[in-house]
Amino acid sequence: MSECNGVDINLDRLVADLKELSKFGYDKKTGGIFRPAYSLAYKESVNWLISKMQDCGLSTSVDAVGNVIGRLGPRDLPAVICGSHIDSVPGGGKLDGTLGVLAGLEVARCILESSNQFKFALEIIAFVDEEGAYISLLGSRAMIGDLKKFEIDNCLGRDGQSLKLIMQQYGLDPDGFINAARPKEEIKAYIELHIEQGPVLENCSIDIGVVEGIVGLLTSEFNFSGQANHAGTTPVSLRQDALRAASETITKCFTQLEEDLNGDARLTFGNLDVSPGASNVVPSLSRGLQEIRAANSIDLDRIYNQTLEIANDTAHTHKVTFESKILSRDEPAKMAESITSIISSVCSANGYSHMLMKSGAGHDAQVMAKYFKSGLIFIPSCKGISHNAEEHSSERSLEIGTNALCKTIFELLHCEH
Ligand code: HGY
Ligand code: MN
Ligand code: MN
Repeated sequence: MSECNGVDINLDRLVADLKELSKFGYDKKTGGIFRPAYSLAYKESVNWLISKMQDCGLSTSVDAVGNVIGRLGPRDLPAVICGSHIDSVPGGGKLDGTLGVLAGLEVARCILESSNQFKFALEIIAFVDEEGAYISLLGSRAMIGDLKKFEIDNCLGRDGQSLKLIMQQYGLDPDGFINAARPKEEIKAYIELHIEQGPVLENCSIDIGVVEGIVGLLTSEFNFSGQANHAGTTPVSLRQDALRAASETITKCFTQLEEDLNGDARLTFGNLDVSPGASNVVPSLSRGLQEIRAANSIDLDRIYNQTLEIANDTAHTHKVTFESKILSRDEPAKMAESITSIISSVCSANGYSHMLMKSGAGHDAQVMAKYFKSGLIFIPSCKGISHNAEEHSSERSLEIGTNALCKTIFELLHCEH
């Protein structure tokens, strides 16, 4: 391993940054953070981040889709990218994504304060819309050139707003998204620090998770359409009850897929809208969102197809129609062995207990891994809680994780592989 002159991160600076950033999008209703991509709160957080980066001496830019890039090092050198996101889910916590970006910023400060010379540039990137308020992992997908025009043109967000319009209001030209794609030779490697968002590390009392692979994720929208009718006069056997079909489908999916769901796969029905929505009217429409996660693409397709079969059978039983539309699909990814081995060596050299693990959450690292050697470092999440205002990691974990990131980045900036 190369020398990094015993550089250690400054926990106080990191904690202060996390606290400041958490003010943008504070949501009184949940006590958490609501900072969806392209919102006003998001713009404020981006402006704050840019001035933070500039204060540290990074040169900054915002690309064609709104990814924020802070760079250290000459323009002509390939970069090691340290990234994550500062958008949040509704009622999200203070660490999901923001830790990776602000820890990266702290590492950049450490580099500027050290006397090391490096072979590569370093970029700290806050990728836009990781959480998919519009398109899951939009920013990283645009950067690797995998985003398609029709996806932007046809996209309506969770709030029903058109992505094109929202991008225009944010000051971006939606047709210019192609300009966010980077030439492959500009990027040497990708590294991300994130909270685990699950209970494994805490339960095993392990400091660091060295992620080997990230699950794939398929989200879809479904519609059951029946017929509204009088709730008092329509015999149950004659109804075309869209809610009954949806709820039976949901229950059957969990029962029939139990074996998969007790393994690595996950199934979630995260939203259900019922129309017309009155207690005395048989529901004519139920529209919902479904998400499937699995460690490989074959399981992702198989489980999705099985849910379709269950839904079609149930729709038939209740004389309603069923339709499903895939909204997004993020492929499972493997992290580069060369980087997981650097992270493991850094942990061993510094006395951090560590274990190899999979990520059940999606991350920009899974997109970057398609073309670049990528690595992902986890720290424990208290009680495994995330996507929740209660999301928390101890200061000790924040410090160990950011030091592990720092030493891994120093290594990546030195080494040729
Ligand atoms: O949903 C996810 O897995 C991630 O938090 N975006
Ligand atoms: Mn998240
Ligand atoms: Mn995240």
